[in-house]
Amino acid sequence: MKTKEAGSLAVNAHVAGWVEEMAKLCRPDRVVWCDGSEEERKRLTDEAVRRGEVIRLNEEKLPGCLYSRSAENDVARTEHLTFICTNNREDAGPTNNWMDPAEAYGKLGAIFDGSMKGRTMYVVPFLMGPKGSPLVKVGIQLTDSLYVVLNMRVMTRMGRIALEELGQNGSFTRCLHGKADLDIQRRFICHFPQDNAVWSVGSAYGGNALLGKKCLALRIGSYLGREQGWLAEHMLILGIESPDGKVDYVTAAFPSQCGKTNLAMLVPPPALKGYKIWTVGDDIAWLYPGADGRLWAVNPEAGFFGVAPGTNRKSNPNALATIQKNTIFTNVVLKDDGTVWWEGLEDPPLEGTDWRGRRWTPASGEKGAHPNSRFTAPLLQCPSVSPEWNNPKGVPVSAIIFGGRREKVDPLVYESFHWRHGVYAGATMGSETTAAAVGHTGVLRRDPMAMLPFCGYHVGDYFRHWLEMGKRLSNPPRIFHVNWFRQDKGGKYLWPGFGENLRVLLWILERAKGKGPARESPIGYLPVPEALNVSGLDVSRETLEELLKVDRGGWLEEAESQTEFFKKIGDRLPKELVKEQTDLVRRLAAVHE
Ligand code: SAT
Ligand code: MN
Repeated sequence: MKTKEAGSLAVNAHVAGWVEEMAKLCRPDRVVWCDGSEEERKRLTDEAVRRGEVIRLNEEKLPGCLYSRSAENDVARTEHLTFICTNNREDAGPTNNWMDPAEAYGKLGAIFDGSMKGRTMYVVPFLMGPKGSPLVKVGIQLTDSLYVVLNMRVMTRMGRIALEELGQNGSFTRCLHGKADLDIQRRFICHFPQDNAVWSVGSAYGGNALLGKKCLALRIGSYLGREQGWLAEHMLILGIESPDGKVDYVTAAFPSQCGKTNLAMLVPPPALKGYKIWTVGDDIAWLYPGADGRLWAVNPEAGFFGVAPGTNRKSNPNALATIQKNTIFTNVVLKDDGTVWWEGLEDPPLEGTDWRGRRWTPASGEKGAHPNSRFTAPLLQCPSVSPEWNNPKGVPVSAIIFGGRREKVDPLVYESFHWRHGVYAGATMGSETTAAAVGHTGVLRRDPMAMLPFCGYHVGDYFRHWLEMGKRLSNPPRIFHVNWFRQDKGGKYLWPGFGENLRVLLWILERAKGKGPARESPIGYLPVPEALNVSGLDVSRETLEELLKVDRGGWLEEAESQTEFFKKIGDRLPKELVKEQTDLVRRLAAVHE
């Protein structure tokens, strides 16, 4: 056995060799191996504080919490600088940027070259998925950012545990990350699915820099999933416990800003006492066919990287409870008492320091927290965390939910006729851009399965893989579509949302069990109004009917407008999906107005 001592860690020759090679390229002053211990957390935190990378927050009010401000040009994912680097351009498909692998290694290599001089390179071994899971993946991230190390600690199972899982194996995702000079002109996030590698340079922002998340768990993950027969999805996973103590699980995909984290941590309204929601994950689900013919779901992550603005006692009390300790806050308002604030949170401070580091008051008319400011918090701190969150097998999925933000057309909920029809509903998913500061945009963006920026290969092949997966399940979950955002003519939301969404989830579960009254319509099965429990809700019968109406003209337009998107996908688009579109139009046409 050829292992090397690295700090207190035993490292196999594949790992040692690769780290040495990358260190030669980046030329850090020191290489520090992370073991994931508590002692290490304290030491690295002290160091980050000393270097001014993070600020310690009020130890009494927010114990163990840190505050960080990013560079002003480094506050979100940069999709236009994100590339899939496959040997053949076509394999990246029409929805990804592509770069030739040799060109990418050359271009990024030149930026990495010597970029860690005067800095420390941290070696961060990490696991995505529970130890011992059939889907678990080992990654090793090299980074010169302590902020990134501290975040990876929360978001993944980090350190010794990952090297133990790897053993003598050389198959791990090689993740090289460097801040370089945080220059957006020299920023690239490149994925090499054929080499199981990610190189990211010039950004320290979550989705660009915590490489276990979008890069490994979704882009590389989706590619591996197609090869190995599973799915990497941009989905939350939650359990619904009914008053009789039985728990059923659903997964749900929504584009950003549609309340995925809120739904994952839902608190049942008083009228639905006796039900309980268990949070398994809020962002990513790995799905695989179990020996029992059902679909099983695993959350590869160990933490939340949630959007702060809009999080409050009403929208998400569980998230607020989760982030009271051991949390890293990025780009929110720093209050003078060493606590934090953001737009949408109760009790605004009289003044504070904004995300740019300037003195700020609510009266200034400017936002104090960046709209994409974040909290990074351990999953285990969530009051609703599922006891199954770390189960290597995952949880069995009874229903898959797709959703978007649509003012009109899409009803509150419908059930697809069968797997293929459900895949079509997911593939044609769209969401309207949210109300802009000036005017109202409402432009529709197609975002298939909420995976548009995250699918690591050709989107047509991805749809094909979804269709094939259905064939491998003797007992597949049913597929549903929801829309919490229907508005009336005056622009008022018709559905109260938040905790009340549980009412819709309960109908979904009934249907998944082969029960629950429904009517058949051209677009799928819809609940008859009596089928939704609205007791104690201020929603009139008329409103309910409006929410569950199939707008025939709107749907014909919708089906028509999908053609453009289908054309863009080209000849790798499965014919089955075109047939679903044609069938939908035919069913709609057959209805007499
Ligand atoms: O912006 S991130 O990719 O880090 C998080 C998200 O969009 O879910
Ligand atoms: Mn996400």
